[in-house]
Amino acid sequence: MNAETVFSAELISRLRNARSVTVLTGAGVSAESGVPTFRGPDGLWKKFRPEELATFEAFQRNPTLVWEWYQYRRSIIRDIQPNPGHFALAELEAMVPDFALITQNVDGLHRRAGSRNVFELHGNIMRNRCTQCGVTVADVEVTQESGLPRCECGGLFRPDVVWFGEMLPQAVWEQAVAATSRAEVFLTIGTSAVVYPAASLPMEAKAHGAYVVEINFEPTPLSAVVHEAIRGKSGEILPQLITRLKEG
Ligand code: BJW
Ligand code: ZN
Repeated sequence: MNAETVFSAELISRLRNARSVTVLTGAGVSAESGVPTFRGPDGLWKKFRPEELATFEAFQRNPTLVWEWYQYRRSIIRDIQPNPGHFALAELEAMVPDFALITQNVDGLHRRAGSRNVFELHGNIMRNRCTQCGVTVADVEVTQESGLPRCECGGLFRPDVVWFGEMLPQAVWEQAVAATSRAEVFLTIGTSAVVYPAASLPMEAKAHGAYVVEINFEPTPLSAVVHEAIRGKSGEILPQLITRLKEG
């Protein structure tokens, strides 16, 4: 049995009356689907150092190693399903006139759960981009036999994700900032809020007058500055929130 979360009357009333709601998600939202998070005791970075895998320099130095790491993560993501937290966010979208879901996740699970207005700040792990001409393609073959995947132009393909030191996709970022600025309620869910510029969005929302609520397992640097911090698993709290919103 999941513990029952008691939501504040303020949050429920604000969500029921809001025209604009914006949500920022991180790896914690996919944890209950079986996607490892980055930081924390079971995080990916405990086993792999970010600077060896999640930078363009690392890719140039050892593209085979970086490709192996992404193929391993793709194999996990292919086999798993969205969890009740993802589905609850898709339901919330249907209840709000102007809803935006900004995600740092590259796993595509929000769309698979039915969310539509999704802004993927750090790209998508299932897509590939040519390092030379920039074309993006869905499928490339990476096997021992075929070697590293190459584009028709001769350039090496890379996963279409955003590594440290790289700019976020500009149009996506601009739309995320716009949705943040107009939000009346802003939810930050399952993110450690340490990677910028994504981590700046909750404070940006607050500066523009939004009611900012964090949902996370653990405290983060944001916990002390948001209006409310709700502790627990997003896959348990979010479905309960939807149920509460639907009550008369
Ligand atoms: C649950 C849960 C459950 C678990 N329910 N909760 C110094 C100061 C400020 C900035 C910088 C600086 N030095 C460098 C920078 C810039 C840098 C940065 O921010 N670095 C900091 C780490 C210091 N940022 C960048 O480089 C960005 N680009 C940029 O700034 O461009 C401008 C620029 C250009 C040139 C030079 C300098 C600047 C790009 C950042 C790209 C991040 N990429 C990654 C990898 C993506 C590809 C891949 O997947 O492989 O994105 S890193 C990784 O972290 C990934 C994530 O999207 C991102 C955020 O992690 P997230 O989602 O928060 O996960 P976790 O694991 O950290 O947290 C999980 C949370 O969930 C925890 O809190 C748990 O408690 C919780 N949880 N289970 C609820 N069931
Ligand atoms: Zn190319």
